[in-house]
Amino acid sequence: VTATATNGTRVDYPNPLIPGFNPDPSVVRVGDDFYIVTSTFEYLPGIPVYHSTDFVEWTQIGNVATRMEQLGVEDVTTGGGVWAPTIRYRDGVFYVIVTIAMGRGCIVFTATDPAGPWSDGTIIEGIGGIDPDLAWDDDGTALVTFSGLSTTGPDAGAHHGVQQVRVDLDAGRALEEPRSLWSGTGLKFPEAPHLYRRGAYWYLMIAEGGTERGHGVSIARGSSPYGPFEGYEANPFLSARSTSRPIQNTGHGDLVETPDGGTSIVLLGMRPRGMTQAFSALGRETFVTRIDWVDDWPVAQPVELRPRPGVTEYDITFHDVEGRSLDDGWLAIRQEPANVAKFDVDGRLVITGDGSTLDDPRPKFIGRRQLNQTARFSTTLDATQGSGGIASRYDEDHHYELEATTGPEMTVVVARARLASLVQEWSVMLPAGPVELTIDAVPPSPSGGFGPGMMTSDRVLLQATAGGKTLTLADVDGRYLSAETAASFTGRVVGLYATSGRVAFAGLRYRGSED
Ligand code: 6LW
Repeated sequence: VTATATNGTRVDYPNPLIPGFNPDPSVVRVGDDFYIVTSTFEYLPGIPVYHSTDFVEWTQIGNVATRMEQLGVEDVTTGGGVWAPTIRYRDGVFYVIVTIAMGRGCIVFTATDPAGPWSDGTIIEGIGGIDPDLAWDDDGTALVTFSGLSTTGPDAGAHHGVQQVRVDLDAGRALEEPRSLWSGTGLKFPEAPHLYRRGAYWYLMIAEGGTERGHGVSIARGSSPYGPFEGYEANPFLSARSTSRPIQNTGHGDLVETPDGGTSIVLLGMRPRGMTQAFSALGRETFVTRIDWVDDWPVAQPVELRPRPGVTEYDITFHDVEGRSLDDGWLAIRQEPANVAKFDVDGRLVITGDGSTLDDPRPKFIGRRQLNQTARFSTTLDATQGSGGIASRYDEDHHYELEATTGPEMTVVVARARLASLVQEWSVMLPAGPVELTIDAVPPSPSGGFGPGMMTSDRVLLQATAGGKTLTLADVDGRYLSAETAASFTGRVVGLYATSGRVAFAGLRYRGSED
């Protein structure tokens, strides 16, 4: 993949554009800089900010919400919390508007540097719904356009279509009752609205069909941001529904003028593996595809798979981490990573267990997004003063882990698979001393014919190494840690945890690739 656009040639950017758990992307261009933000639900820090200048290489430069007070997600339900941020820029200020679903509601954060710090956030009263967009009309009045889905109260689940209000951003209140706008072609869940001005038209673009296989993008236009809007006859003009394309669930997009001089849409999609029933280990990722304008209507190219070639690798040795602080890529659940893990005097990362386990809403766990379909995570730990290990997690009900406890004579390693109310454990005794634990997600076994091996996303190998010997404790079906099975909006997050005592980790190694 190359970013060089010659003579107006459109560039095919990599796909996934931002791999791993990165749904609901929103993008803004400021000069030659591009910024994308995505949803984080019950995880903290919230709302990663990715930056690029060529639209090919993306680097996480920070997170919008690094402090619990900004979000208040400590008690949010699984899959609730931070839904669908929109990022915009005006007069030197970056704005991120977002819903804390089943929580604080609609909030606007501001920053002059998108790397942060971001403001504490202003709650906008009078917006009952999700997926807020922020735009300004020709007079400079702020408009919030949102999806009128109730997530709390007696009418939870009721949908009132796409709505809009004029708002006073500083005062944090709507200036009128929500007005109903064009709401798509009648597919379920009209959501993710974004409002744009292009040429003579104002465009209202939305997602509809739900975030699963029926997902799509529709658009309408008019001469005013207040409507009325006329729907495009090709709606939904982008969808992978009922196709066998490798990238499914495509929808929830945001438009941007790319460095090649054209328009693109960044959007969420999934990469399910398996025939007929297929499962997406990584959850909803960020993709991109090009848009051509024909008669001032958008024509979208199918979202094609164009993974970056080669291997993605990193080796975090905590001892060598600059400033002894965790980087922006670490996530914790309903708490800040700094509450979970601390550096000791020897530069190891220590997690102190409090009796909670990965089944609990606030486990002592910190992790990172799994970035590739084939991915191996490993850590070396000292479990002489506690019990802990490595885990691959979707939510409280869906996780695979390896947990070590070292006594004077030996180390006991337990591999565990938790799938809804079912738990299975495998254990082994190894020589006492440091132990290396590995979670290795490998492609599904090729099976001759139409067998169960063709119906899954991957195999997850749970392995322990001590005294120079590696044992595979369990070889488990990856489909149970997928977006389809966990019914979660998130994706696989893999990391370190402790259940009791002090567990000291030397590092985290990752090696991933696309098969
Ligand atoms: C997002 C909404 C959606 O706010 O999922 O199914 C929500 N639809 O657009 C969370 O990503």
